Amino acid sequence: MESAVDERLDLQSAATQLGVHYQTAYRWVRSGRLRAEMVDGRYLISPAEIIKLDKSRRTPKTPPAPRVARLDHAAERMYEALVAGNEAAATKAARGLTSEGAPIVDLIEQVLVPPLHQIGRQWHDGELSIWAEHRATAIVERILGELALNPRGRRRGTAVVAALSGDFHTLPTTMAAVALRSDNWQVHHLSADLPPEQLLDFCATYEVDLAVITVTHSDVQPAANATAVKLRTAGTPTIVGGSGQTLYDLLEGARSATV
Ligand code: B12
Repeated sequence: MESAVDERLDLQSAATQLGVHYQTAYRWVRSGRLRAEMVDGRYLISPAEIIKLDKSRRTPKTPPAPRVARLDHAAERMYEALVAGNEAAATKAARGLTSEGAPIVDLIEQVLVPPLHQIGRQWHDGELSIWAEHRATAIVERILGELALNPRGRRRGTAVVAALSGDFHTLPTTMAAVALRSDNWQVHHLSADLPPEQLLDFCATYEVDLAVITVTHSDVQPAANATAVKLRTAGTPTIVGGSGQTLYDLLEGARSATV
């Protein structure tokens, strides 16, 4: 007789057992390295799969992908290049990591986002000028432009990404668009400062499987929530997110919203 107890672990518990960060376990699920089943919007992993992966990790393999320590080091160099306005160095570092096989979302999250957060803090505290922040942002925009790849394989569906009127932060919307494309979504990137009714109109005009509203300027959060309710009522699955969350959250939310 089959046991009624589901012994499977959620992703956080599996990560703890494997001794890795949640995001690493999530990446393994996404890449198929760790087999998991999506149940009610959560990944569940059987203990046998955890033992299997644990064993295989103990067997050394080549070639090595860029490791976390390497990406951390790259983030430090990226910060220096961005603050100095050294676009050539910043671009070379990003290209180098992608050619070594670093997943695009890891590159953004671990190498580009930490320097931008630091630059944002320093700008806020008056330690960096506005022009230095603008220059760094513009360099990252161009790096992301190069990463805006079109992956092969079956599309998950069509997504639209925007930030609403009053939120001028385009860069997080670009990051969201690049991340979704790397996860096989076809993406319409409508950028920032978009009137909410325009997003509603877009979703009524196109066949959209997912609307993503990015919020960076917190004043716009209420409008984003209200627009999400309207979009969902009109039949478009919609997720809202931004500062304080990551692209890993975005991709997980996108999958859950459209299961
Ligand atoms: C660059 C920047 C600007 C540029 C934007 C240029 C551009 N082209 O984007 C400019 C100069 C326009 C700007 C203006 C302002 N800014 Co500004 N800006 C920044 C800065 C330095 C980086 C922003 C950025 O690109 N972040 C991207 C990444 C690095 O950050 P992130 O928010 O964590 O992004 C993640 C999420 O967005 C997530 N994500 C994206 N989409 C989605 C969707 C879902 C569903 C999920 C789950 C996740 C997700 O993915 C991203 C990567 O992890 C930040 C500092 C910071 N800490 O971010 C301040 C910051 C965002 N700005 C801030 C402020 C206050 C302002 C101004 C009000 C300043 C002023 N006094 O004029 C104006 C507001 C303008 C407006 N009306 O929007 C504050 C926001 C505070 C708040 N709570 O609202 C910050 C945090 C700086 C600070 N420490 O005070 N800014």
